[in-house]
Amino acid sequence: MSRNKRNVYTIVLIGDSQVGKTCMVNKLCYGSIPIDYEPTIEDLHTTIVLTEKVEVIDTSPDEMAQSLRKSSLKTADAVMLVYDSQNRRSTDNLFWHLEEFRSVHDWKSFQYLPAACLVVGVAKHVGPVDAGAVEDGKKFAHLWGMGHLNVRLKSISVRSAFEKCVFMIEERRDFLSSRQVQEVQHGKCCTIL
Ligand SMILES: Nc1nc2c(ncn2[C@@H]2O[C@H](COP(=O)(O)OP(=O)(O)O)[C@@H](O)[C@H]2O)c(=O)[nH]1
Ligand SMILES: [Mg+2]
Repeated sequence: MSRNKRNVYTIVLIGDSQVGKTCMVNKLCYGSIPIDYEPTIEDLHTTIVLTEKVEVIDTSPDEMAQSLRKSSLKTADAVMLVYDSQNRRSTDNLFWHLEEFRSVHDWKSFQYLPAACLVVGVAKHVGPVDAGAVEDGKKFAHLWGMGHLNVRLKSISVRSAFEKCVFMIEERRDFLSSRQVQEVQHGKCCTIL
């Protein structure tokens, strides 16, 4: 895979409240998790992932934050759809979150995904995950051609989700640029004929 550099990659986290978005972002950027839960409005953090400079945008699912969220989704290179892998009900709204993301773009088909998309199941507490929740999360990701990953909030696996996003951004970029080359070649061929 060629690593075509760009100045900064933008990763936007969306999902229900209290699924662990802010904890993930804090763990990645500052190495620790906030002691108390505080609802997010919208926060932007800058950090390095796999030698790449990354802007991480932590959103709120609240109605009041909708315009902020939508404008962030427009600029996203990658979107993380986050659910709680220990609470099956947290997968109920994945489609709603995806629909909102789709609504800010002219998304014609899977091949034209407007950004790299990763569904992330977060285990916030020690103990087993809910197998049903993980199954739902995986099925949802598969249905929409997205990646899926499980992480544990209090482990280094959180970073791996962001690393996977960076890989996916670069893969998608490679795919789009090779398709563009093919289209140009095809166009030339048609002109000659
Ligand atoms: N702040 C905080 N929340 C924790 C911790 N461990 C588990 N949680 C749970 O994680 C949830 C809050 O996560 P947060 O990342 O703020 O959710 P967000 O709304 O998706 O951003 C709450 O349900 C907490 O009970 C911890 O060490 N700190
Ligand atoms: Mg939050």
